[in-house]
Amino acid sequence: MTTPALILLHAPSVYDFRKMTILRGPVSDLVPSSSIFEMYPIGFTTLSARLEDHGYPVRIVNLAARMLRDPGFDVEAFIANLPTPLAFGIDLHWLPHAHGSLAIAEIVKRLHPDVPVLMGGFSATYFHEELLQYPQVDLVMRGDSTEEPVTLLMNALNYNLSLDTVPNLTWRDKAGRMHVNPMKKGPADLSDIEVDYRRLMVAAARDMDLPSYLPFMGWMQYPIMPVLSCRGCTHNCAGCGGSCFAFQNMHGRSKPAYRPPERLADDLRQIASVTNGPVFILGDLRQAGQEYAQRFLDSVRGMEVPVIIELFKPASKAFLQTVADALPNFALEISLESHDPEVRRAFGKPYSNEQIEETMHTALELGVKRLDVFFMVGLPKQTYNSVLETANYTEKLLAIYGTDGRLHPFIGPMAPFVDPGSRAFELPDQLGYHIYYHTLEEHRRALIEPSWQFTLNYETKWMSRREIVQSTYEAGLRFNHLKVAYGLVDKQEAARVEQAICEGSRLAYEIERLWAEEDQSAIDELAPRITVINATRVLEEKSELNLPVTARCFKLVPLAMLLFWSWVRHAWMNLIHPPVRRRETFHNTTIKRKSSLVKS
Ligand code: B12
Ligand code: SF4
Repeated sequence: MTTPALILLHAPSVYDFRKMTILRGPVSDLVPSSSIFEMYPIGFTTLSARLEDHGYPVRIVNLAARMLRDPGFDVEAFIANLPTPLAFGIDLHWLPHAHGSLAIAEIVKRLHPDVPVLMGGFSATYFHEELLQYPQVDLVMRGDSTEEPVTLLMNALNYNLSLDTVPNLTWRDKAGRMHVNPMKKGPADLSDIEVDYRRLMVAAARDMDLPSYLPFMGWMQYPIMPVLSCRGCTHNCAGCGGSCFAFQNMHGRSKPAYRPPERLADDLRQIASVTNGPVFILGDLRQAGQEYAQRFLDSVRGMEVPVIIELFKPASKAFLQTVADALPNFALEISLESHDPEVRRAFGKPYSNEQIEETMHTALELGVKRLDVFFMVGLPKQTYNSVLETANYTEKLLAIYGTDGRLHPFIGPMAPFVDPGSRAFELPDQLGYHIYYHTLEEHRRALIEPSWQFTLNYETKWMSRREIVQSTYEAGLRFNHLKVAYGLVDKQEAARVEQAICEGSRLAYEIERLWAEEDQSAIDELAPRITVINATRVLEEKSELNLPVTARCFKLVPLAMLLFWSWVRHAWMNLIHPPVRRRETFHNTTIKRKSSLVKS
């Protein structure tokens, strides 16, 4: 087995969620992962590819997924038994990992005190200076594109070079002084990054540790894979920490970096060479212009795998026709956010209902296999009543377009957080938001509040936190009824969802009352009921998000060939690259800092 130079760990949202009484709510109902947020960043793939090409083997361990899969999984024993790398890397990409990532960092530091703990991702970038106040964090790599800086960091650690010259790094020297190294401009396009998931499959075989590489629970049955058309966004949605406003301020990126369309097509083909699962193209293909979209679609023409395409705004008939011509099994995702164009506009999506309905109509006519439309709760100008009216509008949509089961509506809350770096977080007064938590530590603590109502880091001028929570449940109930009426879910499933919604809503009220009375022991007594709700999808069945897939999700012969050739390549790389030279110890400034922050 190869000794890794970097071990990348993905933490659960809250550590240890298996022992805590928290009503986590429907915070992840619209993404493939559970409310533990067990999916690790795509960046683990691109980082490990770059480092391995430079002779630094990388091991990935999805601790969150392993803890979910096996209630008896002993995290500390597992970490203690890991080989000693040059560094441990932990993502703090999504802020909902504030508790878990810091707790895992603490365990790593305690069990491997001489190995530097490196953190990175969007939230780490935003809170880089505060992160270094935690004794268990040694290094923070900032930015949306860290493949090159992390390679330079590994060189520095490997050859005992000064960390001064490593771009994007925030670090502490031997004397405990913090250094914020200058940011290097991120790449203008994504031609140099490698997004080849087959390498993860090879690494899983190499490390003989498939469970640690799985992206989320249930992936083996539904192996959906994302391909990334860009880093950045041309849009400016109010609560989004990946909007152009946020990218400019956090990463110094004034416009998105696009994956060349032919490379994007290669990414898709690589996935299709080993699985039959659906591919989700992240980012609206039209952001880089019509020519970009056309070149990509020309390159993938005729591919049979189900391909999910995102639309950030209404699409022309010409565009949809090109998609339908190229991809026989295409599906669309559109986030309308609200039925009310004024609310939608206030969030950052200025288009009318007529325009988007025209798009839906055309897509259905052109044979789209699935049309998912998403609505959100917690938007500027959105009242409780407005949330319920969204359900009425959805009924109208289903009546016109939903008779053949291809249109699937979903609703969910903007939760648990309005993203740091977003307009709503940075300019709350202008957008009618009140932000409860500002620092990383406040967010870390918020995650262990007993109900998602108190984890929410915001309320709006139009809705309190209780109203955001309860309107979500009430709208969820109405959506559920509509789904039965239009045959989108079967009655049994819908009855289970209804029960989960009602119980979730009741528990939220009960916890609110006990919370006000500061009666923690009574909250603890709710644990058995909370555990049941946490283990289920609240607003809809997870499977409803899934496209139909064939029973044979993986192509076994190409996979076996892949593993063989990678073994050959691996042996060759070991010959041409000198093995990683391990330095004795990393200067450990831990003792100079307080070590009490991460106890709860
Ligand atoms: C694609 C995407 C997803 C995909 C995830 C795909 C994946 N596995 O990464 C899906 C749809 C599943 C998703 C889900 C969620 N997402 Co999302 N997502 C995005 C989106 C649209 C693009 C992200 C992107 O471009 N990534 C590519 C690049 C930028 O990141 P990367 O390659 O993964 O990582 C690089 C760097 O960040 C850094 N890095 C990352 N981790 C680490 C770790 C170390 C140690 C180091 C050194 C570096 C490092 O280096 C990497 C390589 O260069 C952004 C919006 C946007 N326009 O950016 C939101 C965004 C990232 N998501 C966000 C959120 C909140 C979520 C959810 C929590 C939403 C929810 N409540 O369900 C979940 C979390 C799911 C989970 N973890 O289980 C927020 C995050 C804000 C914040 N600071 O917390 C964003 C900014 C906007 C948004 N609201 O959607 N998301
Ligand atoms: S939510 Fe809006 S700003 Fe954020 S990635 Fe999606 S389209 Fe872009």
